[in-house]
Amino acid sequence: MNAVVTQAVTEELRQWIVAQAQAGCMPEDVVKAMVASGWHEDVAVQALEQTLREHLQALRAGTAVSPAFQPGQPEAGMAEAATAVPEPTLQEGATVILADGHPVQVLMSLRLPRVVLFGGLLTGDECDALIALARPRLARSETVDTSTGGSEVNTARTSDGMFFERGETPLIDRIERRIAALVNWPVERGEGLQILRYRPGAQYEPHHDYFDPAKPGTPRILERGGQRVGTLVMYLNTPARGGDTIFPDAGLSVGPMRGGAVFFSYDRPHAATRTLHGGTPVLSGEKWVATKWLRERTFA
Ligand code: PD2
Ligand code: ZN
Repeated sequence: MNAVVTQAVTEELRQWIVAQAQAGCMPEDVVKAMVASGWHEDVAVQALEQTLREHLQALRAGTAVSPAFQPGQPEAGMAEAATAVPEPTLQEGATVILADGHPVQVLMSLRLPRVVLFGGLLTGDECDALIALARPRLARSETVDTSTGGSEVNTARTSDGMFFERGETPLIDRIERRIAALVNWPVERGEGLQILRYRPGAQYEPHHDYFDPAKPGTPRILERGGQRVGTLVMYLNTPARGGDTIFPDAGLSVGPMRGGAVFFSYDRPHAATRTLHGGTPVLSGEKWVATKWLRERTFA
């Protein structure tokens, strides 16, 4: 007997489908992402075909609205389900972005998941200074517990960590301004920098950085600045072996290199953003990272 499928195709989903098509995603990949998010395959295929057919008709009639984020107008599209996200200004053919006067190399970029790899974001001296400031304050890492809204020691992350206050020292303030310029996102929408140290064997199991809307503690967390919409993981040293940052949905593995960073954004708190990511075990030496999480609104 055939099951009766009653999944409603929302305007939000239609906009997301159009955005994927505009980003050059293959239709089968869009369907795959929808199925992974819980859509019935038949519904996904039908929604894709109908949405793109209607969008093409609207384009011909000159009435189509682009859901794409407009850099420089971070509030654009806020009424739509896909929220504005931080995004570096990648000028065509340019391999360097001048961020608050500091040249940052763009080494790789990917559309879905949105991932950009940077080189030389931090100088060697800045990396060493962050490690020296953080080392005496390290504690076994805690993560925000979305079942309660509090924090707990997380066995999925076997590193030690600490948080700086935003703008805590002139060095941190300078780095935060550089990040804000790099990804076009105000300093005030960033959480304080988190420093993590992984010892041999330590890892960070794959997870999403956004807060799961289905968890009871999430509304309380969102009161302070809304959802996370982007992450920048900066590598403060080059581990002797291991400690890659991986994106399993993209088959992507980023090797940690001192001063480099991996940026990724997610326009909704959903696995369809394909931003599942983790840190593989450190095999020898230590791994130190600084993470900047970016929120929808001012994080006060
Ligand atoms: O240290 C990493 O590679 C890593 C991996 C996954 C860091 C984070 N997540 C994070 O800080 O969110
Ligand atoms: Zn993470």
